[in-house]
Amino acid sequence: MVALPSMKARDGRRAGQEGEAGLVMAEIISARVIVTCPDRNFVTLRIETADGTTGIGDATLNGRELAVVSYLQDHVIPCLIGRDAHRIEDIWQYLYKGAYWRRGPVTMCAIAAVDVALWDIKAKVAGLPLYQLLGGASREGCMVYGHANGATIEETIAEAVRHVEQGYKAVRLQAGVPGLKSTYGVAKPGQRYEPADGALPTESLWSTEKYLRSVAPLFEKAREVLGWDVHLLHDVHHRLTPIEAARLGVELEPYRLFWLEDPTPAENQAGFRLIREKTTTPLAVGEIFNTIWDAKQLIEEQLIDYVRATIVHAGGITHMRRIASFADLHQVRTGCHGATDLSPVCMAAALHFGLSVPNFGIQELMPHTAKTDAVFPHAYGFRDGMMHPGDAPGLGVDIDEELAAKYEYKRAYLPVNRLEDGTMFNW
Ligand code: KDG
Ligand code: MG
Repeated sequence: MVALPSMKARDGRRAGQEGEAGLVMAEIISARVIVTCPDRNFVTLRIETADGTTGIGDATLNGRELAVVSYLQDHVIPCLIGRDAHRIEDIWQYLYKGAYWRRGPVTMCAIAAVDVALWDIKAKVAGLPLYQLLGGASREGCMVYGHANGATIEETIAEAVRHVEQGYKAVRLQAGVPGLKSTYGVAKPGQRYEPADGALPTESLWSTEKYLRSVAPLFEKAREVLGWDVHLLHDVHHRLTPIEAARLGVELEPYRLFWLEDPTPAENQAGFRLIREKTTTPLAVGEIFNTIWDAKQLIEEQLIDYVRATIVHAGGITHMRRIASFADLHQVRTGCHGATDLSPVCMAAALHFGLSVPNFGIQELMPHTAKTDAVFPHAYGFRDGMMHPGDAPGLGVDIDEELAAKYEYKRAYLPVNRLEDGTMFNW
């Protein structure tokens, strides 16, 4: 009869020794948080086990970074020391249920960082790229969409053409709105788009009517110039009411979008019923979701087509797999958030996840700067409109701590939005 491993390690502590059945345990001996700002802020957790294996996880919450740092340092790390790094599910449940205060962006970011670091360790110990532990590759690569933006329709389409020439199969289009000084998704002249642009929130003005008049002409022109072989996407960034979103969805139907993103704020999931009844334009929602509960009704009632939650904000690989499995039952596919505030560690994790789940849809790609890429050396790469996580053991991404130490944290907030009469609005 096969001997069972020692029950001494049942609470996850006192691990680190060989179990009686020969199962190797990996005692967590240290965990530390690294904050760096190579052109923008990133928070990374590194966990180390007794045999010197280390794993990393992204813990970046744009504009609220230090809250997660404190949550990890003051409340999570002390609970991790001595636990068996291989018990990923148990540690996830321990941190989620054990806090008593469940969910929320800060908590779920911290849990995600631990979870991803533990998967990184497990895959390194196995000597395999993480996606192999998640069931192996379900496809050759993950189709990504790039961002084309400009002050005018012409500038945006020129950018889209540039993306298509680089091999992108899918492009998101955002153009300036005539009559508004600035809007979401459009870079300032001569700069890359980076929304966290002030040490205190910058303020912009918003007009739904001006915006609504500007979107259909952008996509009409885009189809004229780009044709029909490229997927086109658009992000409303939570700025419409359900009935306004329905109107936009109907107006965009002739241009066959891949998706219309965040058409209305999603706290009230039932609000999507109205949009869904009126339009066949596919909908994507969820970049600010933290758990499966934020998307339950949207998925169950098939009110959306793509769920955009991603690894760092929604509890790591462990919880994202749960969301994807639930979504798969309802023909909802994944479309992970991938803006620059999701670090290369999150991108690597998202690619292992995307390569393996059956219902992958698309992955957002907003390339990081050269400085960020140097701090986070990685095995993932882009070719022919697809990304692949690479075949290095683990996540295939690291953090160069010496280089990271050169870039000190700089407070940077996302902007706020007001209506033209001064009323606070959604950004
Ligand atoms: O931190 C906020 C950004 O990541 C978000 O505004 C980007 O909406 C976004 C997107 O679709 O990439
Ligand atoms: Mg978005």
